[in-house]
Amino acid sequence: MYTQDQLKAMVAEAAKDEVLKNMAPGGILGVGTGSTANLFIDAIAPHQSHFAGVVSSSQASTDRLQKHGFKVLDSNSVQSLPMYVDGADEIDPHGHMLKGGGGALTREKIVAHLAQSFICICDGSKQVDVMGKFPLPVEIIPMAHAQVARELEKLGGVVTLRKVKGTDSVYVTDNQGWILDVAGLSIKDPVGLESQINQIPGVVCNGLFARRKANVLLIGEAAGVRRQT
Ligand code: ABF
Repeated sequence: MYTQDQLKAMVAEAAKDEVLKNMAPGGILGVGTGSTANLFIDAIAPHQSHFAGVVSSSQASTDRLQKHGFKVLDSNSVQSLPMYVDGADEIDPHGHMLKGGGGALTREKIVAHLAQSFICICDGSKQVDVMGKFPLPVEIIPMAHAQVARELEKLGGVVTLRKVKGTDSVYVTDNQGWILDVAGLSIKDPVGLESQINQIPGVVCNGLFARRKANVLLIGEAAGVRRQT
């Protein structure tokens, strides 16, 4: 039986192979955020001459990439990325994802939008039939937090302003936004809900990646890594 960390390491390794095989040398790679993405960064580090550079979805990943010696490019300098590799908090049978537990959802969505192919890497525990058990993160403009929270409650969720773990300080994103976590949703129409939440004034971005879903899933399971397209 593999531990969750071993499953994450297995998918990170499989993602490295997927990228090296399918991405021509000299391209720019999009790199995500989180513990699985961290393992992926470590796995591609010895192969960095394959890439002209990378675009990162968070300051945390940028720091890790730069520590390894990667050239991290501003996303504004890039018109398109052949591939983006990132984790997820939940993924449904259609490849719709719920992301943002790590707080980087807005930049993740920006980099995903630049990418021709999104490779989602996760362990099997992230697969669900219906998303929503994991609270849905919504990045907001701080001055609108009470107002946005009221609107999100109307959708049937229980809304919590994210704090820095173990403290009473509000969690601030890389974009100086705040995050509302919405628990208790049963997300049967992820495409519709993604658009609906984005219409609330004060919302920067929500953690549903349904309009731009994963192209390839690499899922770590007891039997090995399963590749799904
Ligand atoms: C990012 O990292 C997020 O969108 C998601 O919140 C998280 C997954 O974390 P982990 O790989 O640590 O399980 O991809």
